[in-house]
Amino acid sequence: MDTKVLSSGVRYSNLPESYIRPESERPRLSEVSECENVPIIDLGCEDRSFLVQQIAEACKCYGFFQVINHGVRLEAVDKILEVVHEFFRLPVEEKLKLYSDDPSKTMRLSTSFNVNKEKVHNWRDYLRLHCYPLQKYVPEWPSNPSSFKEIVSNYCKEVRELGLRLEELISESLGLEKEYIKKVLGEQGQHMAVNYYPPCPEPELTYGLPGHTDPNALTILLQDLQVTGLQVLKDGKWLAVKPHPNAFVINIGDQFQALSNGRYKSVWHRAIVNADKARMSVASFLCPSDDAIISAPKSLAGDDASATVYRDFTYAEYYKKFWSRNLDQEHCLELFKN
Ligand SMILES: O=C(O)CCC(=O)C(=O)O
Repeated sequence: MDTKVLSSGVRYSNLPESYIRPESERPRLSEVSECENVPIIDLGCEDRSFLVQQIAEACKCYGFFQVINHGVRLEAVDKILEVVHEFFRLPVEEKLKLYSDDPSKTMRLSTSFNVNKEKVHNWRDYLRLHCYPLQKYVPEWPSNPSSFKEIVSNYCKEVRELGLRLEELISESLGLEKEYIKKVLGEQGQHMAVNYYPPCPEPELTYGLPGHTDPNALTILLQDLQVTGLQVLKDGKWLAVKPHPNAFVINIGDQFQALSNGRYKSVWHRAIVNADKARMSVASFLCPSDDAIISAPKSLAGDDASATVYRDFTYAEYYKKFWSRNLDQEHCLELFKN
């Protein structure tokens, strides 16, 4: 392979060796069925206790749900999809100016997941941006396409509002004060991964992203409506999540699993690739502040320390551990168990 990224315009007729998963780790696509009853939560609903109850059910049973009437304007969504497509269509030399495989960089174009740590690569390029506070990070974002900074900033503001509103509902759904979770998480960071999965010659042999959970608190995922690819693990089976029009997929991340003392599940999910079409997704991550102490509240953990599943940790400690590993190793939260 001659460039560092997949989105070079080269169409591969065979999957390069370094992307081929061993037999036992392949996606077995013929065994995957569609997730029939993905919870779809209408945030326009005025009955708050009903909303809270739906969120509690979804977080307990699935660890993810979709939201509609979420307050993010359709125009903001259409525009970001347009501009990120435009970004990935830029000449490869232009994109490579932003390339880095150093996970500590706050803005980078990269490929796979953690190229220096992993044994087998993933069929994905991604643009990773830090997004909060905007005035700190926007100056380092791509300036080609020229409308990128403005469009992505507007989208980030609206998505943040949605995320913070969801955290209030999740807090209430755990029987906590509306503001409790937000106070624990502190001044939350916001990151974005714009994922680009090029057409793949042999989708049965590899992944866009292998099964993983998200290390942050909450993920707000915008899926490509045209090309499916997201799958979630439910009761030991991988299920395909069909994109719902005008919806976001919300994933509960590892920090909510720890804060809820294991009541809510950080959902295992993966992205599979497609033989004919490229797929894009835009993931926005709300991340606790570095010094936030992740500790299940007494009301969920009880007085007995042995009933607390995870030891207390700071988000900085967790995040460092997460990126020091490969995506398909043992679950990072396991390393924080009591
Ligand atoms: O592309 C997708 O549907 C999933 C993306 C994802 O899991 C991630 O960016 O962490």
